[in-house]
Amino acid sequence: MEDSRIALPIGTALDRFIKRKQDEFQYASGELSQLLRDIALSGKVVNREINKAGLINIAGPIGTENIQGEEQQKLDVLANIRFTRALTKGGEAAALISEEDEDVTDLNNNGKYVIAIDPLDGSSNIDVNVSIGTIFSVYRRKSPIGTPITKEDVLQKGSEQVAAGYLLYGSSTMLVYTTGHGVNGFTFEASLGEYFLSHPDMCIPKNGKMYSINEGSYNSFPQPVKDYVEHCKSSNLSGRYIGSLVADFHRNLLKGGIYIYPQTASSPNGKLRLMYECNALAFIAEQAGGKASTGIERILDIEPKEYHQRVPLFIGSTNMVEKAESFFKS
Ligand code: P6P
Repeated sequence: MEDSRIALPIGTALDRFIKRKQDEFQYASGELSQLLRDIALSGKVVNREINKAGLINIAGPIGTENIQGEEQQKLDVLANIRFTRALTKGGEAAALISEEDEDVTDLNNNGKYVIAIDPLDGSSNIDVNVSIGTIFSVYRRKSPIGTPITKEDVLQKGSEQVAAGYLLYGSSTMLVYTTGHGVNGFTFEASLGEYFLSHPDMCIPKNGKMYSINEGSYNSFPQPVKDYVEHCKSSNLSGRYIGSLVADFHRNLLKGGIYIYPQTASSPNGKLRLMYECNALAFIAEQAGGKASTGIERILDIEPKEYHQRVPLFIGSTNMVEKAESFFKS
């Protein structure tokens, strides 16, 4: 097994990168490769469908709602099918929880891993051609291989993740992931059908000049959040809120910044889901030197109680998250 501490050059193909790094993955070799290959492949297919959405009428709502009571877009459903199918064929995943499905989807009792996924976050932006994303977490099952998946296999703390990442379908399509040894970003080259290392060893600046929050809900923010927003304004920070979590998070990861989705009147526990949005991005943020909390509690320490549990999210540059947290303490 080759030395995983070798810094691989920009332009390294994803498959080669995973193979060269796989001895950093604490379990048997080859498993992570297959899981990430399955997810990367699905990302290629979803990317293709997003790029032609306007032409073949697969954008827009389909007239149904997901478990969250949110209107499902055609591509939400397509993406969910693609990821489920790829993970089923790959054979490494025992089960899957998804924003689009109320219950756990059993895939393969002999699989060693459980996947939590938001197949297409920010999908309401599809019709207006704004970047959207896929967010995923990988956990190792706790129950014996070959037995049915249990609730304990699925409801694991974020600190138990063995891998996490996101796909960003933007001006370019990127895959950003971590296995607990730093964060690396890959850019998809459609003409070659392959992802190539473009952002090795990603580190989030300790400070940034942008804050992302929907100030339309300002009046219903808890007072500490209002105080932090006023602090941002008096510090001459710029407000940047795309309305697409992965896009806002990715910009803040590269340039520094903070994204906040707090408790609001319409979302008393926050809007974002712990299991397939917050945990994955919190793992990435911390691996990149940043921070993620509810304003009070570290995201990765939260004991999940249900599959679609919502939590407030403060995530990004460490100094900015800590400044926001300080308003909760005072
Ligand atoms: P609001 C998209 O629905 C999403 O989950 C995130 O991608 C985004 O940041 C947020 O919700 C936008 O929510 O309430 O500000 O429109």
